[in-house]
Amino acid sequence: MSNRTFTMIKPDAMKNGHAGAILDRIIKEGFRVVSLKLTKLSKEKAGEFYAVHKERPFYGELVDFMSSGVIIAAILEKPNAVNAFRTLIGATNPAQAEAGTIRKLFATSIGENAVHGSDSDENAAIEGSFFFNGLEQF
Ligand code: 3AN
Repeated sequence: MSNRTFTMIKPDAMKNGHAGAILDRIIKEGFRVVSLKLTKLSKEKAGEFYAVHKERPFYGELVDFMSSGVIIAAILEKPNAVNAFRTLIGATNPAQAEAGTIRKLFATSIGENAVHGSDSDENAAIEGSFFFNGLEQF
């Protein structure tokens, strides 16, 4: 098990003013920030990031949404980081997310669900290096 995961605070949470509260919660849950940046995905880059979902009916909507505003990207460290972070953010659909999870507290809908969390150690490494080079990981 790797100790790192990758997250994005998505455009909905940024626009709704939740970035500070989300970062505060992540740090209070014991995640160490390895890398952090405010950035904006072009449509092309969002399409590349979500290429695994290319055949899903919501792909176009997802790419449009993820390129609609600034995001915060971060690599986080904690024992069993991928699973620990997915527990903290809750289910993809905020209506089904456990009480107290980040998506329950801050997400708007299944499409605009406040945060991304890697689903495996392998994807965490791929996604982290999509945004950060070696000199940007501490
Ligand atoms: P998760 O982010 O919980 O791993 P995935 O990997 O199934 O969920 O989906 C990736 C992203 O695609 C979600 N975070 C969400 O923004 C979007 N998405 C997933 N399912 C839907 C859906 N049914 N309708 C619209 N967008 C969706």
